[in-house]
Amino acid sequence: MTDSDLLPGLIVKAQSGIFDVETEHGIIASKLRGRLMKERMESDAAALGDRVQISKQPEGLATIEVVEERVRVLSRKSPGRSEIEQVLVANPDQAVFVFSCADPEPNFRMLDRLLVVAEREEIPALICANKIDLVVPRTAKQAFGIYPKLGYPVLYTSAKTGKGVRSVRKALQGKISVLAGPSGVGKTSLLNKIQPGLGLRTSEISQATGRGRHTTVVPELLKLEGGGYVADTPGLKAFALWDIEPEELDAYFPEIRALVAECEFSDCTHTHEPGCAVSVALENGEIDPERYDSYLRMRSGVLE
Ligand SMILES: Nc1nc2c(ncn2[C@@H]2O[C@H](COP(=O)(O)OP(=O)(O)O)[C@@H](O)[C@H]2O)c(=O)[nH]1
Ligand SMILES: [Mg+2]
Ligand SMILES: [Zn+2]
Repeated sequence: MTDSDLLPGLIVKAQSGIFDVETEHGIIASKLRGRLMKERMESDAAALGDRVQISKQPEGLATIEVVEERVRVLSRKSPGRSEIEQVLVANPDQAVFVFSCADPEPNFRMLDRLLVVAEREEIPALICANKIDLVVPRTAKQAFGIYPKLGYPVLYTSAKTGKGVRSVRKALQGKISVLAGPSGVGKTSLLNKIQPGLGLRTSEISQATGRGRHTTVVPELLKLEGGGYVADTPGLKAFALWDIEPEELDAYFPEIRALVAECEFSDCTHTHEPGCAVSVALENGEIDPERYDSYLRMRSGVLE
């Protein structure tokens, strides 16, 4: 086989060993060359978002011959097999965390946990504050307003009235985005507003099985008309901080990261130590008490 027989593509769907690879000749169902499976035992050998090279076979499925090096991954430990990394999405350009301003009330503890995961994986994060139509906009902007200062842009949207939907569409354009957030915040509605039919699949499946939303959805990269993909990642909402050591956390809170060098003790836990720059910043309002609360909870291993 020569290199010219290889066709480059992107894995847009992965289900029980069969990968849908998007190529210039459309989507081609492929399976992984056995040799590749052995090479990456500690991690998924191929996953959603992987760039691959495939070879078509005379009949049946094509073969994935090469999996390109990953730039970054969004992963978690496989349930029950903690030594194995389960890749949710390879090479995402950004994460979009969707919360609602009301109904349900925004869960900032969960948002902060997701932001920590994004920091750890070095995935730029964007926040979408949906259902802005249900609240006085000023109230929502007070609640979510701390995040842009930390480097996380916030888009205020309503999938109901269409407000802000254009800016979300623009933010997604040309990129591979991972969408995550609690259920009921309007993720499916937003996707459908961005592009009719985009979020449809999710609800169809959950209706068909009669089970809770997202439980049976196959992870998939949904293609955007304007270029780019949105990854549906079931289970991301239940994301656990499986391997973050308490000491590591400092680096994943931008406002704390900026101050640790100024603490008197290099092993400062920012809880009770004298000469703690974080405590000073907390007192004079430079660090948000809610964010500090999230930090303390994560430090002590509370993942609720
Ligand atoms: N008022 C209002 N309701 C919304 C909005 N977006 C979604 N909803 C409603 O919230 C409920 C949950 O929406 P859904 O898209 O299924 O949320 P998901 O679980 O995050 O995918 C549905 O009843 C939607 O009609 C919004 O912007 N404003
Ligand atoms: Mg949904
Ligand atoms: Zn300190």
